[in-house]
Amino acid sequence: MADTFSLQRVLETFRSSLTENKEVYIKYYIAGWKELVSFMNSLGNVFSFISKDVICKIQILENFLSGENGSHYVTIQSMVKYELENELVDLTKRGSHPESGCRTLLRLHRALRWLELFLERLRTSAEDSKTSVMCSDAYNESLAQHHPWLIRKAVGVAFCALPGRDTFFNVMNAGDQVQVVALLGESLPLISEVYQITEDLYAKNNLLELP
Ligand code: 1PZ
Repeated sequence: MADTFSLQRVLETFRSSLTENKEVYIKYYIAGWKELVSFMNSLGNVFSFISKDVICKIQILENFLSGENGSHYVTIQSMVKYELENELVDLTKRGSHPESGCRTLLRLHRALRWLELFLERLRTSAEDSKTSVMCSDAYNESLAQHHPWLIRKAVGVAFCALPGRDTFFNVMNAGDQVQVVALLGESLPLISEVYQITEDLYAKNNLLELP
């Protein structure tokens, strides 16, 4: 992973994450998140409490992937099947499997919905739109519903420190604003597809509320 973020690479990793049968490779899903963490880091230290949590979750999944049962963690589909069949998931309250792959990935999955909503707002925003408003509207519509009051407050403070729309476009490293908007238009359907496949899989297995 290079240090400088590029929106193009996020697009490529999410594209690589889909298998021919529309399963999702965990390796590339994680790689996409690593790119997003590097993006967040380039926006400033206020976001470090958020990136720390994401890094921690990426690490849990990487450990499964490189561990002795790694072959079961190749796709999200194989992970769900394996963990459920072997009773490796705390289904209703936290117990002996507080850090299952399923519950860990669910946190990133919910955040992916935030990303989708935020990027869609950014893509269609006017020049004078405020990133903090776009971020918090997207947040209230998605992740906030899963966060307790204290985190919602901390996130609200972080949003106030967000740079303006021009900086956002520059940090994406994908050319001028017209080019960034075009690339966002290309990326969003992919991100939505990955999101929807995961959402359907989790819904089918009753995993959307894992503690
Ligand atoms: C570019 C601006 C970044 C705005 C990010 C908006 C989302 C805010 C999310 C705040 C997370 C706060 C810290 C940790 C929360 C954890 O408690 C939860 C639940 O995990 P658990 O406690 O159950 O183990 N973690 C999450 O919900 C995952 C949050 C991921 C946030 C990803 C942000 C994506 C940034 C992409 C940048 C373009």
